[in-house]
Amino acid sequence: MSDTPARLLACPGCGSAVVEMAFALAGLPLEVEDVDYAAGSPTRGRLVAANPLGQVPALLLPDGRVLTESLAIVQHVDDLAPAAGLVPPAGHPARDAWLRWSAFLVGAVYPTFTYGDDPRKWVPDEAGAKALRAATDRHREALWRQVAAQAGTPWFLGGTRSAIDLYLVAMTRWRPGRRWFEENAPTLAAIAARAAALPGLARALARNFP
Ligand SMILES: N[C@@H](CCC(=O)N[C@@H](CS)C(=O)NCC(=O)O)C(=O)O
Repeated sequence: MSDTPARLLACPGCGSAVVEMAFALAGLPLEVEDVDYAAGSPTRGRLVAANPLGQVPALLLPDGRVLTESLAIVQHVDDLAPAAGLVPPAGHPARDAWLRWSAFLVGAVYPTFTYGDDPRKWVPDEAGAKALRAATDRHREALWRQVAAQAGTPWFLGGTRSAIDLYLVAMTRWRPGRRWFEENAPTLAAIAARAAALPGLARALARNFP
């Protein structure tokens, strides 16, 4: 393995926080470079050069390759540090639930932000954009109720800790916000709180969710 650390294009409080936490639990070195994905920002060009989608996280590997998509990066970290408790291995009783719900988080929940965060990107008129924002916010709440119905304890996968718990740390801080989770999905709020207290995460949390 190269001595040069990987470099993460990140932004505080974003999905890149999941990658920072995964590296921290794996005990692997990581350089973090903040970029701003907003149109017109001086660092957007750097981000788009690595990830044409203009999204963080993007991981610049020491050999020049780029990995995008948070779940792909988590799987990569798990390949390097399988004992870190990020991904239940093939054959593990929690494996199928991991596959399903990790994919659900990035494939169903995360896109509600892609289309709702800056709805004018997709719908030019003000009223339509407002409606898209409201619809994606509403849909996300329904998705979270589905996720909550599947939650185990003490971790999402029951006795098996996984990167899903790290996603919950980050995502329960996004819309609809922590108060909503405490009131409507307390199992998810509890898992997020438990995961945030894991040793080794303090630095990533202070950086991302001060
Ligand atoms: N599927 C991607 C989603 C990444 C994503 O949407 N990141 C947000 C920040 S949390 C972003 O860069 N948004 C800007 C945009 O979509 O234009 C992943 O899992 O990494």
